[in-house]
Amino acid sequence: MNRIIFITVLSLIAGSSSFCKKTTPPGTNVTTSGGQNVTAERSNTPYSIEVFAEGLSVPWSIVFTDSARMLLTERTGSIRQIVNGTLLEKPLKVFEDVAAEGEAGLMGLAVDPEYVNNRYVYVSYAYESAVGMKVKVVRFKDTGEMLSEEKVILDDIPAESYHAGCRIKFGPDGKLYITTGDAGERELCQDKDNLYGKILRINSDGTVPGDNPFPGNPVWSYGHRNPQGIDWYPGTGIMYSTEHGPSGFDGPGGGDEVNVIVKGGNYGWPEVSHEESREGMVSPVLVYTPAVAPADCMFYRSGVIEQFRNNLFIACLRGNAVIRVVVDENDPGKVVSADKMSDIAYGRIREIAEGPDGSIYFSTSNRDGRGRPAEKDDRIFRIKAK
Ligand SMILES: [Ca+2]
Repeated sequence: MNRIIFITVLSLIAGSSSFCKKTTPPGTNVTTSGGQNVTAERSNTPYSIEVFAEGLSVPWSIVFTDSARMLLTERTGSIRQIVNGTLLEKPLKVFEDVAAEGEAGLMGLAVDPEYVNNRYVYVSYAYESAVGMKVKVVRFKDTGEMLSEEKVILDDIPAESYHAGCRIKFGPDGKLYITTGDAGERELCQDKDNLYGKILRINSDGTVPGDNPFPGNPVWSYGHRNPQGIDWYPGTGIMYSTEHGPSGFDGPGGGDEVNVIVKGGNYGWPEVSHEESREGMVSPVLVYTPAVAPADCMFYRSGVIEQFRNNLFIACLRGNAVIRVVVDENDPGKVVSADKMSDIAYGRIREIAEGPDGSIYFSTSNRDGRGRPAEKDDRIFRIKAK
């Protein structure tokens, strides 16, 4: 973990973000801290990329409840269903109290590991409370026709229209992990006794597990700026996370991070960012400058597309890209190579998920106010084995 890989990526279509001020050097350069070049692995793989759904509004999270049914959140406030490849016109649920401004809105979606028995799904979204914007995580029972039996699992997560998190995902340990942003209060991210800039770990009923690092505290790791992607290397408890680096107003632009998350770890924000490191703080395994704005990340498990098995895929907003990361199968906390997939150019990419069919699904985010939408955006694409 002390081996940091610094990455300079090809300047991807600039101008889609008001934060985009830097000029970017040409070419792709991947180096380790030892200075040796890492040969970028090419994705000459037998797959096709096809449109799976279109006409969506900022799809934020994609899950599957069975092999025929996808649920997705639209940041503007709806949960939509795609059944046997058809987008149903009527949303499964519309959230009237969503605060959809800036980067916030209806965000995370997760399916209970015991869904087959209990039909629970979990949603995270921003809303206006009496004391300003907050994020909450809410559980529903999915009847197939509607979401019912609303129960708040976790509330009062600090939020702001920027840096509002909020990815939710069940880990291999059956616990629910929640990423939270710094909500513009970066000095609070180093304090373990609040929910600013954290990765949280709770039981699915909202209680705090007895084996969390800080007793009675949902905090699993801290010192984060705005992590929006988490996943675990298949067959292990090794957790990766993607995190947005500073935007200029709160530090030098770039410095987007991929981290390996350890229990109780301090990830440095705002004390350190970019290539800085400090005793007692965990350094990232990948750093991206200029920014690629990594949203979700996903390990590819099924191996239906054999070459992608156990690779990490990162959906990038400002980078207009999907980055494929090969990790060391003998030491999965180490990165071997990281490479932009050259055949994906659909603008901003926010969400990426593996389907029960072994296809990879990813969504555009060109209608989020920072993109240049194509006529049928936003869309979900499918990477399918040929
Ligand atoms: Ca960090």
